[in-house]
Amino acid sequence: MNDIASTLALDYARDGFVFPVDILTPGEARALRDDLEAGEAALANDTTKRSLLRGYPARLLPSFYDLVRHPKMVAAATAVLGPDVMVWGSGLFIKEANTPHYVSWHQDLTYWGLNTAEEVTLWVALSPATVESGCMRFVPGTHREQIVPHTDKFGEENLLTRGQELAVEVNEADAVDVVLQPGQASVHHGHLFHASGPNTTGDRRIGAAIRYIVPSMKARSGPETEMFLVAGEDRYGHFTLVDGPKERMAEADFARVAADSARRNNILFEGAAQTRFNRR
Ligand SMILES: O=C(O)CCC(=O)C(=O)O
Repeated sequence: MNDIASTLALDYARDGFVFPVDILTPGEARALRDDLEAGEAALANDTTKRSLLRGYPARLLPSFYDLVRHPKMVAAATAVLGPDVMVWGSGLFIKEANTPHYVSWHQDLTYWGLNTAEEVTLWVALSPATVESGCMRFVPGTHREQIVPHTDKFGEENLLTRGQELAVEVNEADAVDVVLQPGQASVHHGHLFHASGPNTTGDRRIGAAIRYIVPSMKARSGPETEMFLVAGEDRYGHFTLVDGPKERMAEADFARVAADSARRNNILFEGAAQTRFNRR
């Protein structure tokens, strides 16, 4: 392991997160944002496809497929998870300019239906993530908790699928603001207590949350669940490995992603009183 990787792994083991990690230059981050926004504009009248684009950009845009395989992304993911790494998801968290949307305190792995915690998120800023624009807040050391109870509140402005909130006390005084420049990433554990507030700025706040897992994991959504292998090998066959998009927003890719999304949503909303996506 090189020095950066071992520092990252040590801080991550202590705190449950590391940031900032430089991934893209500001110009590269801008180009990625422009590509996404061109896609959003082209789908302005098709909200179903636009939400698939926001939920699964690496399945639909070659530029985001390049991001999830970027050597610096893979180096950070393998520093945490070891040599064999797959991409479970690449969803975007977008807060439009001057909007009240927020993310309540939660632990990521609560409803994903994965059987272990060998998962890590690299959240890549595609616009400035500041206190004013609603950057994430992390509570150091809380990744050592197992999954604690959450309450589904379905808050109108909550970007989480069920508006789920931690049902235990959160020591907010200890929380750290995860301020990132475009192109920088934070790295966080799937049990870490985290949240984020509204965007009070005149620009969109855009983050790509790339979720990496190990191939030995199993998912309740089953072996049909589609995944990219980005490092090492898959010696388990617990998932269906797919290639990245060959072209921008191909019809065939939308169809595949829609089917995969339906499989995943069955698990995400298992037992929920409502099913709705505020995030899209
Ligand atoms: O983008 C945000 O504000 C929240 C993202 C988040 O909760 C996550 O990536 O796990």
